[in-house]
Amino acid sequence: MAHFPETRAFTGILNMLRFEGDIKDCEVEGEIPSQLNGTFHRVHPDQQFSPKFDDDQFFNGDGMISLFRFRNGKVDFKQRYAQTDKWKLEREAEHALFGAYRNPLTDDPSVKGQVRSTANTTPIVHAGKLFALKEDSPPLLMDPLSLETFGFTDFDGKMTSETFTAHPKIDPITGNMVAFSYGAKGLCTKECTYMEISPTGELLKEVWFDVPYTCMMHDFGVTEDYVCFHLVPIICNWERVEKRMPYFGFDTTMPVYLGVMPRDGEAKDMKWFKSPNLFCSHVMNAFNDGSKVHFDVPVAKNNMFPFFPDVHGNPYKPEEAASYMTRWTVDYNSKGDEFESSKRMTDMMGEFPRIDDRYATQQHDYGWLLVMDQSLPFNGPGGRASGLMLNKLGYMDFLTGKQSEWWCGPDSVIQEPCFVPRSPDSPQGDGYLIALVDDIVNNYSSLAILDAQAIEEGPIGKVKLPFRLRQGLHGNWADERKLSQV
Ligand code: V55
Ligand code: FE
Repeated sequence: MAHFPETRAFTGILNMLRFEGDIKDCEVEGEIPSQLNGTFHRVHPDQQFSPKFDDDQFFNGDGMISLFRFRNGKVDFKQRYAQTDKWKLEREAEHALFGAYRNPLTDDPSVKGQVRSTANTTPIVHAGKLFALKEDSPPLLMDPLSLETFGFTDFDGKMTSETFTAHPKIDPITGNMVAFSYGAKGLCTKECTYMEISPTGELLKEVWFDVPYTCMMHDFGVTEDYVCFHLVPIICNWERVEKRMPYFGFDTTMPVYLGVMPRDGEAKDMKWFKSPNLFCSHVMNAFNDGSKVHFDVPVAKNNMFPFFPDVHGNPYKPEEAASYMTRWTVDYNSKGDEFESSKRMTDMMGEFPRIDDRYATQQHDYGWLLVMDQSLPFNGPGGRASGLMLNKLGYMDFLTGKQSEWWCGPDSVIQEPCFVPRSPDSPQGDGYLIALVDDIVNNYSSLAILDAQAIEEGPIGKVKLPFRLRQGLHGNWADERKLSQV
């Protein structure tokens, strides 16, 4: 009998869904632009069975993939679990076999050595397949339209890393998927790789390098000529695993690094630039102008992950977890290891930054993000004191400095937005911003569609679901033409 822990990770705004299904021709309010033909895939963690341990956490849930299929002004919805090896083994056993987040020592002995992926972080279409990603494991491949699971891939044996990032980028110039791995030789290992996968799904390169210390490397930056790795001391080590502590913990006494390596280089070409301690995770985009590398990232003073606590026992400080879009600039050819500059670009407090992905690796003129405005009322459980109040979308025009916001109202929260071009060759930033809006009071979600250049005007259309989706992680748009590739 399923019974979920009565903790913050499983109740209120985070209660479970565990529901697979299909809706043909979803109810729509307002306008769905008829030229939007393609798919929006997003994922949320959703434990298939009640967890082995009551202190289980959100990041450990099984990946539940939602698909919004846009065709000629109509939208179909489909939702399926990513059928990871973990999901299949537990399905067979009819209860949880895998234990704590990133801790195989807590697993049932019957699953020793199995891939622990939950595929719960990012779905993204490449080479005609849906990659369902979790950064501790290889990619899980699925059918982008039926959501049937094919299984894990090591690219015909060419990938020797044990892991693959949940934040790959698609290089618009080469069409390659640019990726990396950390903990590439297993838990708490310093080895990493940088990889490129061709538009037809072939692993073109795997370059090995080591990092100065082991930590969560959740995202990275890719420019036309460089790959950039930000090292933030969300540290991990075997002692923590053996003591069954949370796998990661934040260390405010350690420096932050930005590693920069030419895309045609190797480990010996990596340069590590150094910064005083700070916290950041997701990268909006990176680009280079000659040897000058710009890296845009929301930066906070201190830890944003209360479930990965301070290693020195200091309490979590929500006011120090406020993050603001910041542009780091380093010169790959400089002699020293200092950042050239670090400039805060906005007073909007936010995370989950996005761009028009057709400009990934290039200078981006526009950015969007989820904004947290703690001054506004909230009617959901936990009230306004809740740590998780993602209640606005934010827009930044980097050319004119214009910024704008849209508030979803006191009953709702918003999930990560995604930019969709008006047409495949429309100018940069010309298109729509789509985002799930979850009404916590009335318990339904809708996919809101906004004019990406006028978000302050609110949604022009909504795809309405008759239930509420769980808070999720990432989502990506794939144009119709991309679906038929390969
Ligand atoms: C993140 C999310 C994860 C994870 C590691 O947002 C880092 C960061 C959903 O799982 O395993
Ligand atoms: Fe992420």
